[in-house]
Amino acid sequence: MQKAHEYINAYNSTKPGERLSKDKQENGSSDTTHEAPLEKAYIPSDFSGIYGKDLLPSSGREEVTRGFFQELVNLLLGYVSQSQQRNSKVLDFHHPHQLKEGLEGFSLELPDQPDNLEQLLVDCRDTLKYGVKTGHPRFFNQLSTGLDLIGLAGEWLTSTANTNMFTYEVSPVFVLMEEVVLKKMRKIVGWSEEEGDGIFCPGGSISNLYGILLARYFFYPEVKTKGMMALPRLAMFTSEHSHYSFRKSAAVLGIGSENVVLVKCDDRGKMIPSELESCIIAVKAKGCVPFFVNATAGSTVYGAFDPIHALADICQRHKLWLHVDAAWGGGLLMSRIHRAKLQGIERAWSVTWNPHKMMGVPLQCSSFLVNKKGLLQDCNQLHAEYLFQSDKNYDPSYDTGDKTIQCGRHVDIFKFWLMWKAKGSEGFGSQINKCMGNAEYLFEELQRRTNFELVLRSKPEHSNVCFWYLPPSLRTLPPGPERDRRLHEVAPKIKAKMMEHGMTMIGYQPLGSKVNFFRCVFSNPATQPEDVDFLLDEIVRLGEDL
Ligand code: ABU
Repeated sequence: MQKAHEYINAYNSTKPGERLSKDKQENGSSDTTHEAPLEKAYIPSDFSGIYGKDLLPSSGREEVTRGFFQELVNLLLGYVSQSQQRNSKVLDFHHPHQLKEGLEGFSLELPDQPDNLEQLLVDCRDTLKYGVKTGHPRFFNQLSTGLDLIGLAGEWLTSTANTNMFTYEVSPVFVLMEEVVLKKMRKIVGWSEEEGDGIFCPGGSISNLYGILLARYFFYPEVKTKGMMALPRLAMFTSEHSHYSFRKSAAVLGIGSENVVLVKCDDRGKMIPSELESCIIAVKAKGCVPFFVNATAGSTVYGAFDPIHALADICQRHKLWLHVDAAWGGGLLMSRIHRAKLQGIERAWSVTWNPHKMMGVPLQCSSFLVNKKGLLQDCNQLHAEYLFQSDKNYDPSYDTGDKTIQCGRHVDIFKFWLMWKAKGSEGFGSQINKCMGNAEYLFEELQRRTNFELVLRSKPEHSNVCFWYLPPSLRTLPPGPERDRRLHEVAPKIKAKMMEHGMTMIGYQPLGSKVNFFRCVFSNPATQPEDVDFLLDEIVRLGEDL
């Protein structure tokens, strides 16, 4: 068997791209127009006689292991650099049946006998190839975008450490990092640093669920042992533009999605405070017991901010728990220019804030913050004795696992902590200001260009910009149901062509009475105004024959 240095020599002397070009011919891939070749960065060597069992911990396999990882790192770095090249595709779209059937050299099916490392490297490459480059500056499809390299380094370290957040004994450094970061986030929200608590969760929906769970426990601690039978019929309130996770959580928690009152919003998507108060009064009159209000700070589609102070006044009057879902808007707290949009958040009892969205931390990284110390623990703890022994050789309050509804918990903190070290709070602020600048640029371009219509006429509050494109056949149609019917079909048709072509990606949706429109969001600091121009030009190009 060859030694690692022989692989490396082989890898240096092998003609770059040999194996991959061959694969490409065999694949019959049509993807040759724009793609900057991965193989330039990824110079293959031959791992076809080597298997996973030949790596560490098999003895004397340090060099082989290093050689394999070197190959993998080259491949990943090739992907990273390709993700930043504007002439490379954002995606190489295949339908599910095509991927399931398998493409030459790439099969999702699992073998009985081990595949060699050469095949595994090709599998790694192809997994990235047929995926979506969410770090590409022209990917506008999701709230979480970008490819932060310090974050990526952090994620690699996290996987290398392969530990669990539930106890200090297995995650001493990560548990303390989480404490430091959560304390800092609470301070930024405007709470006292010492008071309160928090936890990193698997996504914003779960963070919102924690808000409802704690609110219910705060008012009705007996729910933990007696269940919903012991409680009156509860009601909770959130805006009609808020995230669907509130209804989902109500279903999961046995409150019932019908007991979530969706409060009316104004035409910018902000909850109307007087409507909230009317809903609370109406629900009480029906014999239900209101207990929880969510204020959205950065709604998913419009990026709207509810008026938190006005909602907090109402909650105070009716003695209700105020949660702020700042999953998307929380990042703006890092910007001196934009943090005023969350005024009043300091009056919330709990907050959801997802650093994996506007702050660009690699997925996933979602926090739940609460301003009451001890409540998370009281609500969730069950003292599993095999894990949370009270007679440990350290302060067991650092065993954060019993505060959660999970047992095992992924380490989401390290990449975030490392990015904060690398950027400082100021760096996050500048990054966010840049994304907001791109949104303003798009807003201005949409006003300037003909054949685009803004969904909201006012300047965007967050980085969401929503708009319609009017293709030639619709331009002369008078407003009315026929025009609406045809306009509804435009965004899906353009998006379908866009995905086939693969050079950019944007989302669309209907909302209330509004037919399908595009939603562009900016959270990737690599995006420049030229990418915004590209997106609009591409929509015009793909829509010109509609
Ligand atoms: N609420 C989860 C993120 C949704 C989005 O990226 O559009």
